[in-house]
Amino acid sequence: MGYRAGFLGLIGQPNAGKSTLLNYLVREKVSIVTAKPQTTRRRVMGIWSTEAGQIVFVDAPGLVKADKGLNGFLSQEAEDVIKQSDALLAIVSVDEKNSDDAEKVIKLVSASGKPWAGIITKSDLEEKQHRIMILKRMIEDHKGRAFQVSAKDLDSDNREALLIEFLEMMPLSPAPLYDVELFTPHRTKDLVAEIIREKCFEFVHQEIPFNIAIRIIKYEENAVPCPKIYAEIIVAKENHKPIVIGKGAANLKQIGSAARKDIEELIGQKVFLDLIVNFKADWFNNKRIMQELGYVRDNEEG
Ligand SMILES: Nc1nc2c(ncn2[C@@H]2O[C@H](COP(=O)(O)OP(=O)(O)OP(=O)(O)O)[C@@H](O)[C@H]2O)c(=O)[nH]1
Ligand SMILES: [Mg+2]
Repeated sequence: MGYRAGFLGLIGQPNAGKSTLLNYLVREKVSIVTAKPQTTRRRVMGIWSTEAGQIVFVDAPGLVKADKGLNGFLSQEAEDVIKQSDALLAIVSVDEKNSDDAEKVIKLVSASGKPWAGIITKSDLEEKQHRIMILKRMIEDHKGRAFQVSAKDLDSDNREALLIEFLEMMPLSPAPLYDVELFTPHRTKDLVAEIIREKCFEFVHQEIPFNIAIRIIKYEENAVPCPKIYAEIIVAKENHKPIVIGKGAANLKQIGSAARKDIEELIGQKVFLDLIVNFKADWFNNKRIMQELGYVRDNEEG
């Protein structure tokens, strides 16, 4: 058997469990996860390497219909992942409210003409067991192979069996695509910004986190006695600022301490984290800010 390597795109509705699946497969927290739909904004890559090959999983934002602003970017990102991947996984969750939504994903992925499989997520949800068969049939009706997973299942045999199946879907390749020691190609700075954004979802409620962006202002990697990170939480409405900060800055402190804990786990050492909150009116309509935040596609830059 020859060496295989390629990009495997994760496509699904918002909240289907794509990012959770990515983290589960590569056994690292690469992509942020929250209970709210539309968490992932940019494609996030996680790498699994073995002697037989390498899979670069590409977690995409959930499918949304929009052509402008931040949602326009999300929808193009997902489209790009479909186009640029070597093979695709249609991610459908047993707790999807509308079964048409699952079918849309399966149709979209199977129409790509690329090797694909259907993944039924959240299979641990007791009250949704009947959905597994329905989704399995839907996938098989479109000539795909169906697999079920639960991120709560820590049995590494199941995980490895899935990885071996997925590797078979990758093209033959003379060499790995990335250094086999890496679990993600993303810069630490970008992962840190995402961790802070995840904590904003956790500690700030209603629609506010959807309009939050994070910018790393300064990352002093070699500071003594520990790295120093200065980050900005950007809100889009003036009245969101006091909400994010909270009374006596209590909320901001919670965000900061939860984020610091995860960042320390990521880089394996203590860090100093300084957070400030700034208001930038409807930043998602500002081309320059969108570009700085990386919410612009490569071919649109400049
Ligand atoms: N019970 C259970 N919950 C899960 C499982 N996988 C994901 N979830 C939960 O589903 C929610 C959404 O998970 P995400 O991984 O953020 O979903 P996503 O598809 O990446 O969502 P977007 O980035 O918004 O498109 C979170 O609350 C997860 O904890 C699973 O296997 N079992
Ligand atoms: Mg996600």
